[in-house]
Amino acid sequence: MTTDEKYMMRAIQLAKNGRQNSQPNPMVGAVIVYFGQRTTDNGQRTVDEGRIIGEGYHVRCGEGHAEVNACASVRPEDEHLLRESTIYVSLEPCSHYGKTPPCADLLVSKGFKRCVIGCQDPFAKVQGRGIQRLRDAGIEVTVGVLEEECKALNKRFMTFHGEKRPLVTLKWAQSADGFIDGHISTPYTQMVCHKRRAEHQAILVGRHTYDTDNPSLNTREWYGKNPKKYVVSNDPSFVINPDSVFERLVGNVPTMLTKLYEDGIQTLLVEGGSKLHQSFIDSGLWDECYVEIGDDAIKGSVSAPILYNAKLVERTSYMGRIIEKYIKHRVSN
Ligand code: AOF
Ligand code: ZN
Repeated sequence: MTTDEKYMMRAIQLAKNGRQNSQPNPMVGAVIVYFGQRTTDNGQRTVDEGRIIGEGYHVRCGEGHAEVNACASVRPEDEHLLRESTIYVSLEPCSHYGKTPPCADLLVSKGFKRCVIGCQDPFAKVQGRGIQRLRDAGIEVTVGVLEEECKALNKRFMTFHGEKRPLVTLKWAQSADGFIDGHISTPYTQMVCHKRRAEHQAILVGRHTYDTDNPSLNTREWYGKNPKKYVVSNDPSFVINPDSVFERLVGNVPTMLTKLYEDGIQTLLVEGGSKLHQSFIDSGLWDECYVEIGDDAIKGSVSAPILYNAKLVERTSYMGRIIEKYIKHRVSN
């Protein structure tokens, strides 16, 4: 591992502290490292391994960005070292006035020698302008250190801004013989499901699930916000129960996702039923899928969706009950 990778890894580790509160902003971490120069006994100049003199991450949407927090953490007696220091940021420093002023300007004013960036910010108001501003000011900029890891960290943010749709997660529970119409989850896996709901901005069900299960789709077994609820139906006679807090979606998968994008939804959890899941799988517009496999055969009447172009990445046991995690298999031509 190179020195740059080592400090970028620390930036990623810091960024993850923002998982719960940074949404809909990305998780970002920053590390400030002073590389002192020394003259050895035989007169050679060497550069130190580096000493971390500041760290920060984006804690909460609306508040200071990672770079601001990292700069604020530098001790006054170390301030003069910034001109010999490198700042490692997992995402390109911003160049726009949002809820806070541009981080690129802050880095220029602090006089950093070098800036190492994990990946470019896909947000339309930034998209390389932060990098350009740093370079224009004479800061040495390196982009793309641990790039894949930095992109994966903010998969939802990257998908939302890059593909103009929410990150789509499918989730269902099926019996040992492959049916979904029965009570399958255990109290433990139900809690896991509610935790997953709390991590999503919106949740979507089909008309049939809405009518037959009257689902609450809340997070009562976990803490955190309830996701916004959507139901899809193209039937003109369908009327939403005025007491329910669902919003209706119409159209096919691409049109629904465009509407959700316009609503600012970055993460969508699809909770069924089978037909709705199948339409997402068939359209190829999904990212992650969790399948709980029950212990018993139930000889039900609604078959589980058929998942394909999928790669199994995890099999987790919750007190003996298995939940499989798949991601969409990216076919490269
Ligand atoms: C950074 N460092 O730590 C984060 C960045 O509304 P604002 O002002 O908070 O700006 C949000 C946008 O700033 C967000 O969409 C993304 O492009 C960038 N996030 N940038 O330099 C950070 N969180
Ligand atoms: Zn910023």
